[in-house]
Amino acid sequence: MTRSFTLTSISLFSFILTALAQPSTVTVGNTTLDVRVVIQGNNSTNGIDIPWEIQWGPDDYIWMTERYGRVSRLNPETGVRTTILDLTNTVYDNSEAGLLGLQLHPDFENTPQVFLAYTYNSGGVKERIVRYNYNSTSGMLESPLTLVEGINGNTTHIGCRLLILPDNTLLATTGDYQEQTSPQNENSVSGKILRMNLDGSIPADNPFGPTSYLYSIGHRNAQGMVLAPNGILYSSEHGPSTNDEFNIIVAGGNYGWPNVEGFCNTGSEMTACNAMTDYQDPLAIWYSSSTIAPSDLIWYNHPAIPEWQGKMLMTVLKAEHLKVIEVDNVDGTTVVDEEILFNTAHANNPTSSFNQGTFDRLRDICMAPDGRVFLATSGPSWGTSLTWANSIVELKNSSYSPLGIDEATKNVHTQIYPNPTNGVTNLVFANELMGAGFSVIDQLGRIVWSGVVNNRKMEIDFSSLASGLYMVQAANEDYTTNERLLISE
Ligand SMILES: [Ca+2]
Ligand SMILES: [Ca+2]
Ligand SMILES: [Ca+2]
Repeated sequence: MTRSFTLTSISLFSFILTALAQPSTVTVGNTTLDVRVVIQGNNSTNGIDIPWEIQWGPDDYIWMTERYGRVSRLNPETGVRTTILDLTNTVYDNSEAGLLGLQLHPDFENTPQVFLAYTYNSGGVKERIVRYNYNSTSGMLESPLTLVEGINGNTTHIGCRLLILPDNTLLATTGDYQEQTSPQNENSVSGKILRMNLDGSIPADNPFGPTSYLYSIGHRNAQGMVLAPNGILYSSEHGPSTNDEFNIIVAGGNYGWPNVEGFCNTGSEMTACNAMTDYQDPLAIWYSSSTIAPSDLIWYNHPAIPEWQGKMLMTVLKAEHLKVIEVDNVDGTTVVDEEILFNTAHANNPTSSFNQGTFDRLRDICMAPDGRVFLATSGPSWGTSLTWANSIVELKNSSYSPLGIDEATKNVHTQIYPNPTNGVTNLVFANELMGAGFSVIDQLGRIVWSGVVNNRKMEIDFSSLASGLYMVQAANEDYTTNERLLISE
C-alpha cells in the first residue's frame, strides 16, 4: 500500500538549539548498532566540510566528495583522509551548488575511472559531468575528460546524483535550476535524468532519440538513485514546500514537474498528466503538507543488520532521519512499509518535528561489503550548533559474525546439493524465508552473491566462484539460515 499522510493543522516547528550528546549505540529492532565517528570537522586540515557523496570502493576506502571542491579517499578504519583531487579553484560553491555526485566505474580494478559532477562559473552558473582516471601510483585523479558541460545551473535545484547502469551507461540527475519551463522542455537538459555512454557520447537507444541525452523528464531536483536487485531504478526527489517524491524511473517517463506535484490528483493536474506522454506517478510522497528533503538511496543486502536486509535506506536532510523503505517482493511497484529511524519526535509526528534527529541532517550513505553502514552528516542549514555536522559515522552490528548464528532469530535449515559443488547447485529454503534476501559470503565476510528467496527451490550456477568455503545466509526478522557451501576446484 502506498502511504500518504495528511495534516489537519499546520504546526510551526521550533529549533532545538541544545546540542544533543552523541550516543555510542543505536537500536534497530532487535539489533544494537555501535556508533563510531570516522572523521568529523569543519574544513580544518583533518576535518571535512559538507560531505556530499560517499561511496565504498573496491580498495576498501570510502571515496568522498565535499561540496566546496575536494575529492578524497577516506580510510574507514583510521579516519585518515587523503586528497586525490582539489577542484576548489574550479568549483562554483554557493548554497546547494558545488562538487556533488561521484561514481566509481563498476569494474574499477581494471578501469579505474571516477565520474564527478560539479557546478562552475562561465557566464553564469553551469554544471559539468567529467571523468577522471585514478593513478594508483600518484594517488591522484588525472586526465579529466568532460562528458557533458554547459548544463544550466544555479545556487539551488541542480541535482546531481550519478549512477552507472549494468549496460555501462551513466545516469545523472539535473535540477530545474529554478527555471520552471525547463523540465517539460525536451530541448533542455535541465530538470531531467540524463543518460550517456562512459565517454560522454549519447547511447543509440536513448528514449528521446539518438541525439538526446534525456532519459526521463519532468523532474524538479532528484538527489537519490538506486538500481535494486529486482532490476527497478528507484529515485528520491525534492518537492517544493510539499510533495517530496519516491519514484520508479523508466526510460522516457515524464515525472510531471512543474505541472504535477506529488500524485496527479487535482483537476488541473489530471488535465496536465493526461496530456503528457508516459506520465509516471510517484510510489510515495512525503508529505501533502510539508517536505522532508530526501537524499541518497541504497539497497541494503546483508544479513549483518537483518532488520534492513532486502530494503532501501534513504538519508533525509531536513527531517533528520534514516528512512527504511520496503517494496513488495512481487513486482516492486508498491511501498509496503516504511520506517523512520533515529528521530523519535519526527516518527511520532512526521510533519512537524525538525532538528531533533539523533544524527542531525543526513545527506549520504554507503555500505561496506561486510554489512557496516556509513552515514555522511551535512553541515548546519536549519538552525545552528548541530552536534553531528560534517561527519562520517559508522554503524556496525558488532555481535554479527559472518560465520556465526544470530541468537535473536530462529535458525532454519537450507538444503544445498550437490555440496561440494562447482556449477549449478540447488538451494531449498524453508517456507519461513520466502521473500527474504539471501547472500553467499566468503570467509572475509564479503558478499559474493545475493538475491531474494522468491522460490523455495532455487537453482544457481556457482561456477564463477573461486574454490573455498562460503556461507549461504538468508534472514528476515524471525528466521535465519546459515549453511556451509564448499566450492570445489
Ligand atoms: Ca552514497
Ligand atoms: Ca512527480
Ligand atoms: Ca498533486
